[in-house]
Amino acid sequence: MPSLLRRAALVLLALAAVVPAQADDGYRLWLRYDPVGAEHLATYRARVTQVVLERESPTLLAARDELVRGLSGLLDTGVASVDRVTQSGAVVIGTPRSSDLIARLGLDLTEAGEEGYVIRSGQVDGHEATIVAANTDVGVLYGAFHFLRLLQTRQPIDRLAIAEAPALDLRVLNHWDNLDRTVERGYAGQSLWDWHRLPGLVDPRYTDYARANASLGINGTVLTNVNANALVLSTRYLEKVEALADVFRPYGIRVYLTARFSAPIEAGGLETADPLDPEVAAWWQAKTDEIYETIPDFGGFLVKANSEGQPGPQDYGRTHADGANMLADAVGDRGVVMWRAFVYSAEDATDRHKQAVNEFVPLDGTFRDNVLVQVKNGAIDFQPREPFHPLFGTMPETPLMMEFQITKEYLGFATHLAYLGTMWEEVLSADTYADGPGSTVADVIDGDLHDYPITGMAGVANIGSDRNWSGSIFDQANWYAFGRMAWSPRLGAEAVAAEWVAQTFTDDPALLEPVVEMMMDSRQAVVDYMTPLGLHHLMATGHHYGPGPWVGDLGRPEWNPTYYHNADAEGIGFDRTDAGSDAVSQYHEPLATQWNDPATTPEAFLLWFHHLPWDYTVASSGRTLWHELVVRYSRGVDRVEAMQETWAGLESYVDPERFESVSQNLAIQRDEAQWWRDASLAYFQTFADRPLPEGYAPPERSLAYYQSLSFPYAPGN
Ligand code: BDP
Repeated sequence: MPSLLRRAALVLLALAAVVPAQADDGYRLWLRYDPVGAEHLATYRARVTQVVLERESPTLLAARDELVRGLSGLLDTGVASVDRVTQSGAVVIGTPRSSDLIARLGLDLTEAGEEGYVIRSGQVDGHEATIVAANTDVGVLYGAFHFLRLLQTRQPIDRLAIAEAPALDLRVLNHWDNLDRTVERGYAGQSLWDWHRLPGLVDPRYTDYARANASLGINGTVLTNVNANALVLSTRYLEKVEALADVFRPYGIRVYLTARFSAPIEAGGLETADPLDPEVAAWWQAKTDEIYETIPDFGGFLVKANSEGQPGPQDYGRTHADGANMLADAVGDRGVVMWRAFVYSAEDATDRHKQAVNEFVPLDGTFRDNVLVQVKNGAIDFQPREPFHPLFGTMPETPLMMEFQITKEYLGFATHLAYLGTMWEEVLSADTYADGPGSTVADVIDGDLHDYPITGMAGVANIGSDRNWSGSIFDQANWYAFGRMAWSPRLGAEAVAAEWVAQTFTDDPALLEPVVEMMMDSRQAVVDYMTPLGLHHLMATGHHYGPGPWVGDLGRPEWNPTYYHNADAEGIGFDRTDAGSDAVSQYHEPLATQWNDPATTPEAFLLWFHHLPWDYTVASSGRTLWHELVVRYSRGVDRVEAMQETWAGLESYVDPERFESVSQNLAIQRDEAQWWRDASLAYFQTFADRPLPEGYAPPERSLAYYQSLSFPYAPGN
């Protein structure tokens, strides 16, 4: 080698030694497929040499291609794609119908059901093989992703006997995406859907979106905002929707649209949208038929009606059931209607917490079979912490599906590191006592408790045009966790975090353990520095960026943070006991009684249910309420500093680009946590009229300063 070249090579080698890994923009999400380390290579290579697919379909091809791509990357060698077993290490995929090999094996596929799969180690035609079998093509695809996940997380693959099926039928993303590509509560750039250039331009990114979702078992996507625009139902837009549906179909993903209830007027030229008017029903019937002609596997409609100013059946004196059933009849057995329970009326002075139960429980049992009522995890609005929604467990005759918010509208947008798996686990494992102890929210939504004929979970997406999809690397974990928990609501947040870290960064315990710990702690940090002890909805108005507990002059009482914290000279908190709004009575016993009394209310929900004096003694610490608030707010800031420290120690395990972006976000989060603490304490101190306890620094700036801040261009609004 000429000496110049040799020197250049040496320089490159030296560089490779100090730079831990290549720069990485996060585009590949958790489907990175980088080579496994030397310690696994030999054993994996012996078990995997070829992918065997006998008969093709678009979905089976997607499964095969993913396996070839993933395994070739992970094993750092070309893995062949063949149509019969020719050597040891075959990965045989298919259904008994598409594969004679699998048919001959006579596997018991009962457990796999419609969408699940079986993964077995065994012999095929005298060769060592792994069999990925299912009753349906999409089951095979999910099984292929499961197999890849085993290698990505460095699990043994030599004696596999796996059978899995999803616990819920509908596992859907809700995109709050507008047709102009803005995204309501979106912090990851523009909408992925380039409506203007569709259907002519079909971005390859749509396929990667579908792959990522299929890898988690997500099987539906609502493309449009719940604050809906009737234009998407026009023939011209349906052609655009069709183009997306064609991309998603092989990946088992059905498209859904939001239905603006007044569309018959706006798009159909009718004078009314009254659901009991035959002309209105006929308009929806014709429109729905047109949709199914264009998109034969269209999933159905998601509807926000009579909520926050959206039109709905109540505009005509009809009920939610009247509205939902009219649409459900139009859809028929071709799909479903997901009717949202996030309702609170602009005219009703009742505690907003209570309105959904008041409106929906009387309608239990009156909805068509293909209607699901979609309920947010809590009764207010995706707060950093809420008790579970009292509807769960009170509508035995109506399938209730869960609505989680993946995008972090109230938890620091995409800049704050907050892993939501813990929040979702907390809600899903909460006991509703609907049928005695042990009636968890998960038991409600998976149909176990009330025998629902159809089940589901929706997640308000955090996906946009940003190169890293979710606005930050750690927000990818929330998309991941949503999908995994929709498949299996009892997986547990920690296990899911560990899976994600192993695939996204490394399975090296030196990184995996501290990062999982940091993630598990991260959402509580946000609760502490924003809304400790059950406080809620204190975010600044409109965009919800930063603290605004002082806001009290908005048109409707329940738009104001002051409505929720009720701070005065006496104390702070929302009285939802029987002496107050009595929202506690919407929960089953013993919760109604327990939560009616501060002494038996979990501290996490103390000020959610009670208005308590500043000198109230907080049981766990013996401190006064004021003192405890200061401690919690301060602890939140400390926790972010601890996360920064953890992350700073991991530089050598992460590529520079992702390391740096996480570091910078954590620095922003640190400053914003301090801002939240200082602004909140400065404000509440004006009521508590007490000094900060010794050892706690006073707010950095004056209350007037915090109140003067304004952010007209905060994203997502
Ligand atoms: C609130 C959001 C608002 C949504 C609404 C909803 O602030 O943008 O339209 O919920 O879920 O969280 O309908």
